Amino acid sequence: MDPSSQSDPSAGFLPPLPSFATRAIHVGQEPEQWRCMAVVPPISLSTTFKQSSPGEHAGFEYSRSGNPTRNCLEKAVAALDGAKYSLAFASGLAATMTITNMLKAGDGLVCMNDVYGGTNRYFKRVATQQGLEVSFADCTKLEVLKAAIKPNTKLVWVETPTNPTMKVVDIKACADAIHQINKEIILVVDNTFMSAYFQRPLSLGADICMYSATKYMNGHSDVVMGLVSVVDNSLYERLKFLQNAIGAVPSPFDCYLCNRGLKTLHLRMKQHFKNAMAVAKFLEADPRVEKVIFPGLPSHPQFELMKRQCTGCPGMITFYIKGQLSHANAFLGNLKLFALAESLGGYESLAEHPAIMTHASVPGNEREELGISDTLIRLSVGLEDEEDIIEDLKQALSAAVSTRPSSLVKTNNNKCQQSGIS
Ligand code: P1T
Repeated sequence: MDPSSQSDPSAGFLPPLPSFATRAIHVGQEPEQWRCMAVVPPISLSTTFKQSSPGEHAGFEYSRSGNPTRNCLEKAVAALDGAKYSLAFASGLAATMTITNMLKAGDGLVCMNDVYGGTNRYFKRVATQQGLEVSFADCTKLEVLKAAIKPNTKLVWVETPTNPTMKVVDIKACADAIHQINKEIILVVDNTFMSAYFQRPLSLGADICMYSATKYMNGHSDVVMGLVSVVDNSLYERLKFLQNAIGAVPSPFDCYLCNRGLKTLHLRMKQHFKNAMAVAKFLEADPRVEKVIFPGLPSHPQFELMKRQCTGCPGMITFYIKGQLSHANAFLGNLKLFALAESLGGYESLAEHPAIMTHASVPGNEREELGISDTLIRLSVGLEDEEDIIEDLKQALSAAVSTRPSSLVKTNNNKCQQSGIS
């Protein structure tokens, strides 16, 4: 076995966060909160709660405003983020929408230019309709970010590493720069790719840490959810008001599942990193691959920054396959273990084509500028055995580049027909 695959991939990164696993397993889960002393939080399906007299209740009134199962999850997430409060939403985009609703018509919002396609679409096509002035800036360059901030700027939104081109933003430098200009500007970090295990934006100066919990935080590809963590009391009050007033809340069952997913977050993330490192090294050495982008590799331009602000890297890798769109399609069509599917961060390996799938809503010229080309492929490396993951990539690369593109398309069609997926 390759000895490099056994070495600790997190060497040189920040040390793991103290008591992370203990917090994930115990905070918010106290059996004493239930009369029956349940060790595992029950799924509390009741939409309403009996009051002893009008306005007098035992902490819960109506399930949109507060739910016991959601409460357990929110407390656990706050503890993992080093936050005071956390709030759960019906999806990552529901969290984005709720945060954005803190702003009013005429306010300015600056967004990192490379973000999840749905976030880009929400800001550009929904938030602007409500009168927000939205601009996009490359927040990896402080001068560009500073120049984008205008007197009406109320919120800056960054993702790091970005989806899908894995650019890394220096959270602390951004927070300092923004708050020097105006300490009222809210810095939001979408921490979806990293999870609370690998990165803690609030400790680096961000005001809001946000997740699509659909990904690593839940980690089992069976829940769509958003999470938001904050330290500041007044920010919490504003968001808590909007959580209830807008009402984009998750179901108690989804809260139960996500809360359960958190119990193994530390174990999953360590293994995602280990598997991804092995895959990144394999791809980097393969002549059929043009370029690999993985922030855990020294070849990543912001590797040093990653080590300074994170405790490790998730299973997200993007790479450019040699050739053209037909080669990317052939590679994706020949994968057997990896499912060709949107989303990321689950225990299973997924592959996708950002230009056609997750980032299709980003205009073509912008995609080109960002490097989201026809040959860019995104992998979410799962928790299967490392050897099997690499074997699948190897055979799909061989199939993609050893056959002429025209016959590759035919091969894919045949495969789909045979398996009934047409
Ligand atoms: O899908 P939803 O839970 O609403 O989350 C949206 C979202 C927000 N932020 C980031 C960084 C994301 O990656 C996503 C969702 N992303 C995908 C579905 C994807 O395949 O990239």
